[in-house]
Amino acid sequence: MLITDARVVVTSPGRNYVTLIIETDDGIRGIGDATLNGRELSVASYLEDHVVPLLIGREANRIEDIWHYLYKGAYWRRGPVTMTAIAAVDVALWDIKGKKAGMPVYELLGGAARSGVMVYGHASGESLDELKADFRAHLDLGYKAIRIQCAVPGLRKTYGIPAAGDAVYEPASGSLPQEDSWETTSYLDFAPRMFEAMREEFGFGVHMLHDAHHRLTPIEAGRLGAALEPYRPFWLEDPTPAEDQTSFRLIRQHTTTPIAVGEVFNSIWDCQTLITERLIDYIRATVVHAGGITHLRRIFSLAELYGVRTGSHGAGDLSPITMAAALHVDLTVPNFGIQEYMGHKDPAGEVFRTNYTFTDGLMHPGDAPGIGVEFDEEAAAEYPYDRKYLPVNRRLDGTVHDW
Ligand code: CS2
Ligand code: MG
Repeated sequence: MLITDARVVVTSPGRNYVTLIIETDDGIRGIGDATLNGRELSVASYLEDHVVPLLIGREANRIEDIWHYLYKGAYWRRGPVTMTAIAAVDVALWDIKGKKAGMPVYELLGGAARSGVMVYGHASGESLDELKADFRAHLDLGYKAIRIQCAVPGLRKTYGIPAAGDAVYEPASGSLPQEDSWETTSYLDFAPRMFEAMREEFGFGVHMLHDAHHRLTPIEAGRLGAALEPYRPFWLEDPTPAEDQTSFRLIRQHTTTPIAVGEVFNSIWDCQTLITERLIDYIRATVVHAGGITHLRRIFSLAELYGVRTGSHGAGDLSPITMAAALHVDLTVPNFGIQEYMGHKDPAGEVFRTNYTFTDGLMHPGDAPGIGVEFDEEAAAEYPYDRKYLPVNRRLDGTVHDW
């Protein structure tokens, strides 16, 4: 089964997505997500200008060989653009393999290890009252795990709060980066109060997660983790920028609050120390940014050896193709932890027709052959690319800070 064509479609139904389509001489076509929020065209060009010419004429079933050909053959390894491009090829080839076999990808990965995939949704608010209302709405939908984010009093704009009227939080906006303001002291004072109020209102029978979004120093993270322990967070996510993996040793010295890191990671090397020294409890690497199903399974297998569970990123800026592929992987891995599920802004559903289901807090990828997502190129053409940037964060004195 030879690859006869490969092309990239950039479309913006509700937000920008980049999709790779691979076609074969058996008439089977596979699709892969290549979306990198705020840098979409970099990946589109990497694929169109450098990868697609290498794919034509190759055996579509040789997923591992093509993965290593693209990873080692480029000389310049790793990085979000490269690994997102490789991920798109990888997922499209798994999609083709499933369609050829007439089986959903999870069956090719060893079959289901559970009945469904526990997901967490996002509750947020400009105030604790708004947060409580949104949290209750998610409980009513059946979620067993919900992330809580609230505007920090005194800060102009806080991460994770959707624009008024938006059901799905979309951080990318504007033709130039929006500038957010930040003050760690205000946040460290407020976050424990938020958890205390939420546990008082909803008790301990539901998982509560929180995302610090890379903004603390290791000792600040240790302090926050310790302060949250009475409220039993399911996890504290991205407490610090995780380039310095060994800095998590300091966090571990100060708190038993579970730590989740990895949505910005793109290879096993980004998290090798974090995993092998058990410095984290959940690894959040994703199909689309960590080299696809093939590489993500290697990361998850390493994590299994050290008792680290999976907790993949699943924001609305990862396309429905990634959501579906993630569910196929989540259904099969022995050390599954939880999967993020934010949903996608309309009219994404006009372009990506999905088969995955949500029932009582659990999701399932469905049993359609392959990944189980259909991509409508005609509909995609109705939504041209619309450049958007992720925000830039500044402290109150103007210093640029991690966003
Ligand atoms: C967040 C994301 O979902 C999360 O955990 O960290 O919203 C992240 O900010 C975006 O995916 C960035 O594009
Ligand atoms: Mg996050």
